Amino acid sequence: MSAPKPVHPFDACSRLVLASWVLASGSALAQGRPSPASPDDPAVIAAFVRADLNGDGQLSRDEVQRLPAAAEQFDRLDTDGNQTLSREEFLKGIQG
Ligand SMILES: [Ca+2]
Ligand SMILES: [Ca+2]
Repeated sequence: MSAPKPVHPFDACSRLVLASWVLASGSALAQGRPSPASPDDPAVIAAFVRADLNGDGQLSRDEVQRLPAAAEQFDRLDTDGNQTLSREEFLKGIQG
């Protein structure tokens, strides 16, 4: 009678952690939830690009509605007052 061969717990576990991390970050972004964001975070850039429907590198007031957290603060984020958010304004704004 032989005992079942042990699986490699570390391998299985780390793969699970990685999968859940990817899923969690993806779904948080999809829901547009305000969360602590870093300007270096590729997810932040991705959110900007996704909201920029016409791809001109600026978020208009309409486009920014897709990012409620930014929409609420549009006037504060639009530091040059041209009624659009550049990527720089957006990234600067989410830092706090
Ligand atoms: Ca745009
Ligand atoms: Ca602006």
